[in-house]
Amino acid sequence: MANDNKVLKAYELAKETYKDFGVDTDKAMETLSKARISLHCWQVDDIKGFEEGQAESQNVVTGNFPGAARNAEEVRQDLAYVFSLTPSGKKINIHSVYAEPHKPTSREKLDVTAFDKWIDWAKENNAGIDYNGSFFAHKMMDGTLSLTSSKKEVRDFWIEHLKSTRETAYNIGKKMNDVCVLNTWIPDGLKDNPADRSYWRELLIDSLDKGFEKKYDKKHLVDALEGKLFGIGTECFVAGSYDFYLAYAMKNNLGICLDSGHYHPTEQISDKFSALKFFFEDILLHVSRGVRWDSDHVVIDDDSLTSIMTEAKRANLLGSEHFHIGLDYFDASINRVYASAIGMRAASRAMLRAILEPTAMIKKAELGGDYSERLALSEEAKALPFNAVWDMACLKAGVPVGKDWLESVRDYTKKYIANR
Ligand code: RNT
Ligand code: ZN
Repeated sequence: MANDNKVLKAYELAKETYKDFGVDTDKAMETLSKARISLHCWQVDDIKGFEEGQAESQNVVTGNFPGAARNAEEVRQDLAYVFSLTPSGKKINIHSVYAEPHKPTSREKLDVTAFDKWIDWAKENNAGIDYNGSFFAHKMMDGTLSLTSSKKEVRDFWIEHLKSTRETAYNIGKKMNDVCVLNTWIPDGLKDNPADRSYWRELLIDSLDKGFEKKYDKKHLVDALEGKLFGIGTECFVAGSYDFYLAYAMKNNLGICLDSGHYHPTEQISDKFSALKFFFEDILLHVSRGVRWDSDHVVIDDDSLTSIMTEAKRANLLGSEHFHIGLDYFDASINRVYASAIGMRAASRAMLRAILEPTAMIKKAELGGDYSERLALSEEAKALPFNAVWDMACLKAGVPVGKDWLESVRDYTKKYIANR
């Protein structure tokens, strides 16, 4: 077990070191405790949710590690446990397929009452709620098409779904006295080269226009649109590409969602914030890890995550109420609770490291035209004792320090997961 005294001692030394760089570590920990990371509920059950009789999903999850959560209680139990390992602020990100309607209700007709249990649970866990319509795993999917289908009845069904998810998200936001971010992602696209890309995109525009017609108070509902480069089964054409949604969202005063796995392999979403922030009121991130492609691997503390958090900090977006950070990945090949906790802790830790960066000093060097100094300082910054502050932040938040969480998660696994 970590020794509290050791943590305190290391923290005091780190505090002095950071002071030399003009950084206040106490303030940094406070910022971390308020900045919220939205934990996606779907890692712990492979995006199955609770709906009866689902069709094949357009989200491909690989792996068959035992112990997936099998029902609402197990999903919420696992998620609450992951929260207990995270020192930053929290939200839970849920999908329509995780609804628990009081009487059987078809997906496009769900309303906020289907989320009563989630709302109570989130309040108990001091977390906010974000929401997503589920445009997949349903008999009304036209293959990989929903809002973009050439069949009017298919489009109408999914337009209904879009409308009701917005109403639901707004009501969740109201009940939570908070903002609920509704992300709309659809898998729509084609496996092979379309003859008329414009035809499909025109259908999508028409569906979106209908779905987003109603305006809501952004105090409780922020809409975001998530584009994608390609998917499995939609390799040659995705109707809702990044350009498409960037333009559509801009024109219609909606937010934009950037998923770190949805771009060309060397294209980094971190380079986009400082451009988009001037034009978009709200930006949502789906922090993921694409290995060679959009593979949705568990988020780890790598260069990509570091630059996401650092660029957000440098653009003064970290902690802003209009910059929303969520996780999005699904790995069924390892213990799913470890997977959720590893990503949540990595994101939280990288965020703290970014908050602690001596940005003011580095920016000063740049503004003074001294690029050598800028580079040298950036390098020094990397070696600052941020982990001592991270341990202290965990201690203060009542979260296991250092590798203590491993003992905890082993116990949790034995007690709650091993017999599933
Ligand atoms: C899929 C998108 C989308 C989903 C979730 C489940 O490519 O990233 O965000 O992962 O909605
Ligand atoms: Zn995503």
